[in-house]
Amino acid sequence: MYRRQFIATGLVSLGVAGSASAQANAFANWVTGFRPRARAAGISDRTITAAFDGAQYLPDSINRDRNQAEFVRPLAEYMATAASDARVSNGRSMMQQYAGLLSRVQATFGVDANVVTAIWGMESNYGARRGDTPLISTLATLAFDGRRGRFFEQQLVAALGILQNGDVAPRNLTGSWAGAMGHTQFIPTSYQAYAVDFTGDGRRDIWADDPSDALASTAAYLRRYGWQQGQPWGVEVRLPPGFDFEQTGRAVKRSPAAWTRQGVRGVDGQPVPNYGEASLITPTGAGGPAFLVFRNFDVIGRYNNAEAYIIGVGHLADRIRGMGPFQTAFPAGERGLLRAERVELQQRLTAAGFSTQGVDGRIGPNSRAAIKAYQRSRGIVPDGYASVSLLERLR
Ligand SMILES: [Ca+2]
Repeated sequence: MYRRQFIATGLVSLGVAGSASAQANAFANWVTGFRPRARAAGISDRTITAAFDGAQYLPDSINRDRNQAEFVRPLAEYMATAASDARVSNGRSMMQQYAGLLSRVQATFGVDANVVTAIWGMESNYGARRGDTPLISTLATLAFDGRRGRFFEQQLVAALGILQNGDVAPRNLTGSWAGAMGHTQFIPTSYQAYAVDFTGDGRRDIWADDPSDALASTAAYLRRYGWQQGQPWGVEVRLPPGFDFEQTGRAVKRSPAAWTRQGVRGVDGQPVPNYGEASLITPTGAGGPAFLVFRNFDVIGRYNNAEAYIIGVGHLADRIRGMGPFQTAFPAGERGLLRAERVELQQRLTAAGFSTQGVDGRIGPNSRAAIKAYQRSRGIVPDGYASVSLLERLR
């Protein structure tokens, strides 16, 4: 339920046989030490023994976990994948193929069917990439590795609970290299809290070819966090000339009528209807699309709070429902700054006489004020956005 790559992982042997067997021994010792902790959490010896039968140390999961270099993909590129023509048309096909199931899910949980479908498309390409790595091996390896050991041990205990409950046979308990499972990539603790048995066979099976339980579980999750059926995630808007970008950001919430008084309009030129309180976001500053986003935006964010992900899900859902692309495209190549670049931006602004009140790599109110002051002095629209081109200009 957080960003991850969907790459099928195989067993990768370590290059040096000696160190591989040493690692395997250390892993086996870790499992022995883990047993009493699992028992204390209510997992039976029988479950543990069955679950770890054939479990292996999977160095590939550790390699992937450690090599997630900080990488910021341009939003234009991200959106081109998130709501590609193929994914939109596959989503429409899925809406037809599973029309009965999706309308029952929507009626039961009050969550729009096209949004559930969009999450399905984003998370596993409509079930095509559910992850086929043995889950117990993956989670035990990552817990043993220790970099995020506490988190993964929690996930491992939750996974053992799934087996103990009989929801899935051990051989079918698979997931991604990071332990996300099934059609909509639940992590085990989220599964334990939110998964539902929609087929009525007594098992919450989010791994099966049949997506019923997985899609119902996703809807149950969104409902739990306050989904409002029929409310959009957001709508694209146009800003008036001279708009004060200080009002942007998810922390500022106003009624659509208040935004209308500020001159904000839908892309059709009409006032945005009253869907409830809204924030105005401009993900790439003045040089890109602007959106009024509603409470459902934050609800999708409970799945994955990256702004790009939320917009990706929302936009894919809109496209599946028949809406067109955004009227203003995200600027090609425009991406957020890496941490080192944010630090450099703060240093350069301060050196140029626009103090950011400290250099911490975080673009907060002081940094935005410094960026705006610099932009005004150079005749640029003062949107306070920390862009690559701004940094390049300062260099
Ligand atoms: Ca079921």
